[in-house]
Amino acid sequence: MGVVNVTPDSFSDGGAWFTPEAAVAHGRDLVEQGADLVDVGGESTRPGAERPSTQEELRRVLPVVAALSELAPVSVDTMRASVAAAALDAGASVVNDVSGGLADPEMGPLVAERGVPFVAMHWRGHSTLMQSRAQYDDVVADVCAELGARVEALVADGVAVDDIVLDPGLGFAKLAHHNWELLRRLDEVSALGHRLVVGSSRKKFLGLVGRTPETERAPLERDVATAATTLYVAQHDVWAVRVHDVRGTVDALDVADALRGPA
Ligand code: PMM
Repeated sequence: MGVVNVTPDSFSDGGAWFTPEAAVAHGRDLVEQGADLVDVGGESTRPGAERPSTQEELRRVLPVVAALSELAPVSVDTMRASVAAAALDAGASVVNDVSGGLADPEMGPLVAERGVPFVAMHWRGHSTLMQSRAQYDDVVADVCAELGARVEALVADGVAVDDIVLDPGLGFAKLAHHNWELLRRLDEVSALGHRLVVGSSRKKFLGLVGRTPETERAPLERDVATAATTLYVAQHDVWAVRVHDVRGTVDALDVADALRGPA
């Protein structure tokens, strides 16, 4: 899953693809490099970010979704049911909601009605307050319990259980050690019985690995650590990795395939 952030302020690539033309050209490059799915988002979820209005989010994502869905399957990264609906009408085929349906009570019913795959990520609140909520007894058990509660609520809204894809939400209300624990025990998240998406790409914990806050790597310098993480994740049962650097990811996945041996 290749990331196209149509935002002025994402932590990883903020502003780089903010015009529709630049975003579409970037998405086309990602497809040429091997992305099977392009994830288009118009709201930055970086800690502390302000939310755009619904109108602004629609203005950012719709032309990009429409153009890229001619080239490849597109997911729309949104917490708003109205944006998801408009993006599905424009050609998207998957909804990726970092709040797992918690931010907008209309999201579950919409996904149920449309019958599309829904990525429900573990989430504990909007960007302005999420890092204060990074408190767990046992991060893996707590994340699994909270994802399980989302599944129950979505099924109660009428979403088909097989359409629910789960994501542990690395970096969202998580400190570095929480992210590592979730990766270490990813099989426990898989045991919930759903397809999984994992998004480690360029996140802060990869900038800090083996380093100190003074020598932390900047987001654009985290792709090698991301690829190393992808090689690990690919050895577990995941449906998709959400990444900025598709080329490096394809190489990491090819290494994983080679290690698995001939089919
Ligand atoms: N991370 C970000 C945005 N959307 N969606 C899913 N399913 N999983 C993630 O981990 C995730 C996401 C934040 O990263 P970005 O600002 O670089 O897009």
